[in-house]
Amino acid sequence: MKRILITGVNGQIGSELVDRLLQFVDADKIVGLDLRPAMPPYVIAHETVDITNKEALRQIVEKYQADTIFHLASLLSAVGEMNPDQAWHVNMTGLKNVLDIARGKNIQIFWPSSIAVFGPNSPRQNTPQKTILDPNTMYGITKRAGELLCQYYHEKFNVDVRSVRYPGIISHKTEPGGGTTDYAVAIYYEAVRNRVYTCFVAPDTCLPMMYMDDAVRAAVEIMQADLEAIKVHTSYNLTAVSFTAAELAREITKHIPEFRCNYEPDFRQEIALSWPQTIDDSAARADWNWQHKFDLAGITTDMLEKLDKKIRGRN
Ligand code: NAD
Ligand code: AKB
Repeated sequence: MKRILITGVNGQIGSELVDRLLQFVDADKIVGLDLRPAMPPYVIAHETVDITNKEALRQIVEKYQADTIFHLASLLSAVGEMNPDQAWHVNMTGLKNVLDIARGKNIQIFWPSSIAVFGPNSPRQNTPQKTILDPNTMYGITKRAGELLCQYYHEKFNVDVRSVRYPGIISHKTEPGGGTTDYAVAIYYEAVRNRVYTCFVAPDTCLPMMYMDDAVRAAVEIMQADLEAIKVHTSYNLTAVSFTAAELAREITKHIPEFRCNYEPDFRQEIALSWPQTIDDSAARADWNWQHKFDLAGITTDMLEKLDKKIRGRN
């Protein structure tokens, strides 16, 4: 990890991965790429490029001599359902471009898959690493196909690509970009801003979630693990905590007693119901020592403290 390219750097995960990497890599060794221009603070180099443009991407990899790519540029589940052609194009062409450019070049890749690889026929409790994978969203289909593509490039071309199936990620720095789990972030913003939130999934909807600190640490730790330790070359199940929307609202009322959550499920409800409620991530824990640190209480305390500062400017 000497020269790092982060695609989708402006996004929810990319913007925080930069902060994590800056703890042990100099700023001039990291470059961000996104369809959108750089966002402040302008700490690292930035290239405004479409990931589906292979030649432009190749030039950037060569210009910065990247030996590590965190490939995060993607369309997420809800946005993907609204524009399935674009989701296929960005998610599949983007990933294949990254894999093709890494071929024969000793470039290590991190690419996140998602709980969206599971579908209505996958077991929803303690979902195993290996099970039925029949996603019924375009986003999930691109993640499933992407996992197989990563395994193929590893087996046929020896590309060192590593992957985790992230659950919903909760964070306070950059708002999420159009996923089904976005309610688990929006609820905190609205609790701080207005003391009321209208949730787009039903109160008993339960999904696996993870705090951003754990998510970016997982990305770095799987990349730093010995190659021999990595035994899953599709994507590792990964989780921290699972809770219902009502349990999340209840946790917030421990800090903000007047907070109220209403429920008006929309098309994202059906997507949520096709995903697991709890995940078995024992392979990640055994192979590269994955351990989460934040539970729901820890996430809630930190989110409310950080958002209070961000929104209300309180110290
Ligand atoms: P995000 O939507 O917040 O950010 C994606 C970024 O990609 C955006 O900044 C967007 O401008 C950029 N982008 C989109 N199309 C592009 C293109 N054609 N060329 C270049 N850049 C483009 O997403 P995120 O939440 O940061 O997710 C990053 C990765 O993690 C994705 O692969 C996503 O599927 C995966 N993931 C995220 C979550 C989550 O809860 N955030 C959960 C599971 C998996
Ligand atoms: C989404 O909801 O689309 C993402 C994910 C779980 O992949 N947060």
